[in-house]
Order: sequence, then C-alpha cells, then structure tokens
Amino acid sequence: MGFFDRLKEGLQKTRKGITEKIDQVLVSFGKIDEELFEELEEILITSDVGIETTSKIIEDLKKKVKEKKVIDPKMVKELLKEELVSIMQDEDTDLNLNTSPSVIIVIGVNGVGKTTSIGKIANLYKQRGKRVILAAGDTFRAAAIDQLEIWANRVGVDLIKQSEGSDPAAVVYDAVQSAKARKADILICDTAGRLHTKKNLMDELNKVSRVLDRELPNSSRETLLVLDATTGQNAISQAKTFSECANITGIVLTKLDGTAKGGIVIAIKNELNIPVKLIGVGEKIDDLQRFSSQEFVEALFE
Ligand SMILES: Nc1nc2c(ncn2[C@@H]2O[C@H](COP(=O)(O)OP(=O)(O)OP(=O)(O)O)[C@@H](O)[C@H]2O)c(=O)[nH]1
Ligand SMILES: [Mg+2]
Repeated sequence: MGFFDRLKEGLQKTRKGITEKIDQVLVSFGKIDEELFEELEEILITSDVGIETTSKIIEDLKKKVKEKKVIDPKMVKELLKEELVSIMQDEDTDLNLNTSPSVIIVIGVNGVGKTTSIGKIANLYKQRGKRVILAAGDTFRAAAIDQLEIWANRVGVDLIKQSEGSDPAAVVYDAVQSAKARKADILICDTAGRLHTKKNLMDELNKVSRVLDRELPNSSRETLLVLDATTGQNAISQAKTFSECANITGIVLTKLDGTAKGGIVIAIKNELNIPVKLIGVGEKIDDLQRFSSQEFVEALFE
C-alpha cells in the first residue's frame, strides 16, 4: 500500500468523525446561514479541534464565504479545506540530523508510544542506509529495556543497555561512546515516561541532556515529544508541561488510527509553537509517516 493510502486508512475513524459529518451537514442545508456554521463548529469541537482553534476556523470561514460571495453550502467544503491547510501551516518537518552521530531523544508520558516510535524511526533510517544505535534510557522498568531490545532485533540495529534501575544518564553516556566508536549516524535515546514524581522525571531528562551537551557538543539533536492522539486535549497540556523543561524540537503524534478525534492535530498545530514532525497511523513497523498539513487535509477530505 502506498504512503497516501496508508494515511487515508489510518485516518478512517477521523474521516467518519469529521468529514462524513461535515458532508451530511452541507447536503442537508439549502443555504448558508448562522445555523450551518454552528453545526460545523460543533463537529470540529467534538473532534478535539479545541474551542480556540475552532472559533478561529469558523470566523475565517465566514469571512471567506462573504468575500467570495459563496451561496451554495456544498462550496463551503473547499473553503474549509483551504482554511485548515492555512491554519496548520506547513513548517519544515525534516529531522535535523546533519552530523554523524546525531542524537534523537524521545520523551513523553507513559504509554504514549515512545518505544514503538523509536523502533519505527530506527527502521526508517536503517532503510535509508544509516547506522543507528538505540540507548535503553528507560531504566525504570525492566520490561521497558526488553521491549526496546525486541525492536532493536526486529530492525537490526545495536542496543546499548544496562540493568533495571541504573542511571539513565550513564546509559546514554555509554551509548555515546559506542556511537563514536562504531561511527554511528544516529543515536536514539528512549526515556522513562513514568517516575515517582514529575520533578524526578524532569531532573532525569535534564541530566541526560547535560551528558549529551558535554559529550557531543557539536552534534545535531532532536528532542521529540511523543503525544497520544487518543488523549485529546490532554496532549496539549502535556506538551506545555514538557516545554517548561525541555527544548522540544518536534512532536510525534501517535495512534491517529485509534481515534475519531484526529482534529487534535489541528489544535496542536494552532496552539503550540512546535512542529508536528511525525505521525503514527498504526502499530506496524512502517506505520510512521512524515507529517504534512496538505497531505493530512487531502487524506481527510478526499
Ligand atoms: N494503533 C496504534 N498503536 C500504537 C501507535 N504507536 C504506539 N502504539 C501502541 O501503544 C502502546 C504503547 O506504546 P509504547 O511504545 O510501549 O509506549 P511508551 O511511551 O514507550 O510507554 P512507556 O514505556 O510505558 O512509557 C503499544 O501497544 C503500541 O503498540 C500507533 O501509531 N497506532
Ligand atoms: Mg517505553
């Protein structure tokens, strides 16, 4: 299956939740009036686009309808598509991995899909001929190390690990030395999503970050925050919390296939000042895609 069809398939539920409902509204209205906008507004809000972002979309849409003197409700769909693409603005979603080694740190609360996404990212770059090393920086649970090891074996990349409970910064230090010795192109570090307190978690991330600053001062680094699309508006508050202590360079939005409320992408793009770089559309190894607003809207509405 091609990339675009895979995206469409991953967005099935959201297509039902947003697009089909919008189509129903547009065919059921004989003219464009306030009530039609209210119906559209409700569809967007219930799809997790968020109140703030929805208000802006509806306002802009009303303006466009007026400017273009549109009278047929069916024409509203094209205008809405345009509006969604423009509100999401396509930034540069390339991962900045210009040095060898480059580092990717993957952070986020527990269960959002960090480890799985690391496996998928490793696969993506291995396929492109890059030498990838994984660091098992989630030492909080033994199962976390095992899970990453399974991914490392599946993809065919090296894993640097220590025992459960060891210092994640020490694991990352080891991994950096290996990455240098083995001339790796990309080092990807897993981190714990679950610790006793938020402060523990943030201290741990800071410590890992300091090791990388010291050991690889001139290396490209991506700090990717993983957010679970099925958690809705909660994802936005997680991003705000992590932003306070990490210099997040991109978001990986997982489990888009598992929600009818994929409108969360639109809210994230509009409310946070962080680019969505990758999206997860399934549990399989190649179910991770580069994000493009244009393609997202096309896949949603086509
Ligand atoms: N459907 C679907 N499931 C996903 C996706 N990404 C991850 N998952 C699933 O989400 C679950 C949790 O994923 P993990 O990768 O273990 O999450 P984590 O953030 O590493 O979790 P902790 O290590 O507990 O903090 C697993 O069952 C994954 O298969 C996705 O894009 N789509
Ligand atoms: Mg994990």
